[in-house]
Amino acid sequence: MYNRRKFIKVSAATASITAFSRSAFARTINSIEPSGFPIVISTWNFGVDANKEAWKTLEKGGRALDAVEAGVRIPEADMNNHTVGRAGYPDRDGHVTLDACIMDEFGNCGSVAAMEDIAHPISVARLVMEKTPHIMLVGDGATQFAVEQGFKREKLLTPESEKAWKEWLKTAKYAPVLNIEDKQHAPGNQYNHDTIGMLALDAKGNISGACTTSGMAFKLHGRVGDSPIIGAGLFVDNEVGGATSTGVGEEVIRNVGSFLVVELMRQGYHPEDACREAVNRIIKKKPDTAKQIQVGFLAINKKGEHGAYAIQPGFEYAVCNSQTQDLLIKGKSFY
Ligand code: SD4
Repeated sequence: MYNRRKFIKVSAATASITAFSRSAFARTINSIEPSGFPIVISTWNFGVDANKEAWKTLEKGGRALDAVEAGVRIPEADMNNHTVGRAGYPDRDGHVTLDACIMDEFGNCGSVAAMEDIAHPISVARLVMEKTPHIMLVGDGATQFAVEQGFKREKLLTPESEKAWKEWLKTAKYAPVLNIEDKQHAPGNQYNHDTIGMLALDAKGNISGACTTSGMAFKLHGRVGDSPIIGAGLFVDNEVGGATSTGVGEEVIRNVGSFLVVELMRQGYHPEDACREAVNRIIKKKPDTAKQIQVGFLAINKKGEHGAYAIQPGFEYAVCNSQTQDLLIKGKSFY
């Protein structure tokens, strides 16, 4: 239940968040940026370029749904990105299987999971939403639907991904890294990040969200994480706001994480406090597991106030609005 005393305490603790820009004119701020809309936010530093693409739609007064789809297509197409889309790492059997979902201001949603051979799962998810009576298509059925809709069928396993997979096969140990963007895991490659979750408020104040990933590298064939599951990896409610997640999806699904964050905001929590509470639930339920894994939540409310919170340090999110195009904010964490 909503605990007002705790809420005030937590709010006071949110006072300092550092942020920096990737541009030459980097700046640091000591509080969360002013809000308002239009605005787009997204997970990890590859969110900066994704947001810029989304902004092209938002600044013209376009719809948040179009903005988030266009935005997340950027990392989906990035051949240096091994955790989202086209060049994602495969599962343990060498199949690249992609997950994505999208949700609009009317509560419409669409999703694809464990889909192979199609580079832009987010656009397929949108068509599932718009052209079928269903919400989720998986595996061969998702690929078949995408091909029927005119998507190109292509083998997604890149030479780099194949090399990494063959290297992994030597030990075949499934051990998700805490933050895959750590330099030691991604030498010299600043675009090697995790799932992208994006939330946008358009000029009318309507909200939409998108989430897309290749999931955990070297997972069991057929494994689906939180990212394509409405309520887990993404949830938006046009009365309240939206939330999305990144990290070990199993723990997010267990707690219906993004739905939980939105419901906490409905009760009055600031987005960052709502994210913190969702993280706390994960830690409380599985304290030993939580020490070893990363989960981060990102949220925005209808005023355009935003915030994030993660289990481990290292989570960051990108913000783009009329004042700032390339802001990156370091999320706070439990540890
Ligand atoms: C999943 N949540 O498949 C995704 C992966 C991810 O940081 O976000 N990794 O569980």
